Amino acid sequence: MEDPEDVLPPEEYVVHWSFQGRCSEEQLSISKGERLLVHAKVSPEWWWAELRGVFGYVPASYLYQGSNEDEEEEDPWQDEEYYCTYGTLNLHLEMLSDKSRTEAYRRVVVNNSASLHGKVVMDLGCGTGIVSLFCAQLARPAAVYAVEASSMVEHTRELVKQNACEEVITVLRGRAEEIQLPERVDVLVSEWMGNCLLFEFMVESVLLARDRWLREDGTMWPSSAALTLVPCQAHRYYADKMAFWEKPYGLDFTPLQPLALQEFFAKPKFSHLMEPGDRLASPADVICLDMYTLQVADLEEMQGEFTFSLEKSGTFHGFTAWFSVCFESLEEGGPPVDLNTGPDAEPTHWKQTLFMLDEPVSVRREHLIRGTVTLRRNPVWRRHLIVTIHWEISGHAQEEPACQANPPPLVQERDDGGATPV
Ligand code: GJV
Repeated sequence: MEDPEDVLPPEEYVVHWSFQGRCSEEQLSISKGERLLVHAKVSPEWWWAELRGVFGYVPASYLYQGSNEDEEEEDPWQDEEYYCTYGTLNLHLEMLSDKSRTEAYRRVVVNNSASLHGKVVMDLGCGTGIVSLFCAQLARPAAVYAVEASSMVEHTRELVKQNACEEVITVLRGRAEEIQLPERVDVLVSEWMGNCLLFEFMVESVLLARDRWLREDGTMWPSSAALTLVPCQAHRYYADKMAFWEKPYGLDFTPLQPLALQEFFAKPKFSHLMEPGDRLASPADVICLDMYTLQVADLEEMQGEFTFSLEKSGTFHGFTAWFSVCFESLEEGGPPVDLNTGPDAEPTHWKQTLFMLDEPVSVRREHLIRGTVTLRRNPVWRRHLIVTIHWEISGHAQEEPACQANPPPLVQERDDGGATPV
């Protein structure tokens, strides 16, 4: 790189597989779908590349040249797989049996039953129709438009009939972006939240529907959302996935630890249940969304900052993240309803998300952990999210991102046994 004469024009490549780089070896962390510039093909295995202004080595075999035809053939929304997974009962059972979630939506309807009288409601992504049925049975809205794109919708129609709600509920099959409603709505309700709040990016459909179908003074349910973070210990997970290789059956398997790092710590651990004693500080909201003002373009990249003042000494293994949403009342000054998926609330099917550091750090009570968290939408796979956390302790800079994570494809993540990974 020293002699500009040797430098060829950089070539654009696309990341085929995510890779967690080691800062100590000047490697970059790259996520599937990202585009980067290759400046020098230093060896057959390692190339010198640039990603958003940062230089480092990347494994050559993880890249492919930009104009790949496969990419054009594949739907960046992966809608076929996405709606297919909602066409069977598995996920609906998981969501419906999540009492905190489902009862939060019921409470919203019950608390607002008087104000819902005569109102027009859109239930976006109604699934089996539970929220629409709550509205029809517990309040007296003028109309409920239940919109659902998966094939489950045919059963939803039947459930609406079976529960004698067909006068009020109109079930519409199709993507919310494409369906036509006969009128604008007073309330847009949806359960769109994914892991780490945004994964799946169903929120985009909600924002587009808001701009198209919600009346000027209409209500969004949920009305706001927040992502919360806390530095934490994770002794058990660390022992199971990393320390394990130190002496299994009396043998030294430590050469497998870099592989373990890549396999278990480079991606976030979904479905983590953080134990109350594992937190090192008080949790903080790092990103807050106002569902009235949020724009689709804002979803491309969001950044939050944090300063945690450690409340106890221990081992800093990573960060745990979760979200909460708030449903404002239709009445002025009426009580809002909160749905919190954090470790202090009733567990939900989302559980929490754990981001492991490359290496644990011993920390003391008086330490500060400061940094930023960036949620970047995958530029190719539009339902995917890349989370990068930069942090430092008490002013000693750690150059390395704590964890750069590209959640696995939906079907894997949902532990949906029968589905083929995307
Ligand atoms: N239009 C219609 N139905 C949708 C859409 C859309 N744009 N997006 C998702 N759904 N909280 N992460 C449906 C999907 O088929 C499923 O039944 C439900 O909404 C997802 C709800 C839970 N997912 C989530």
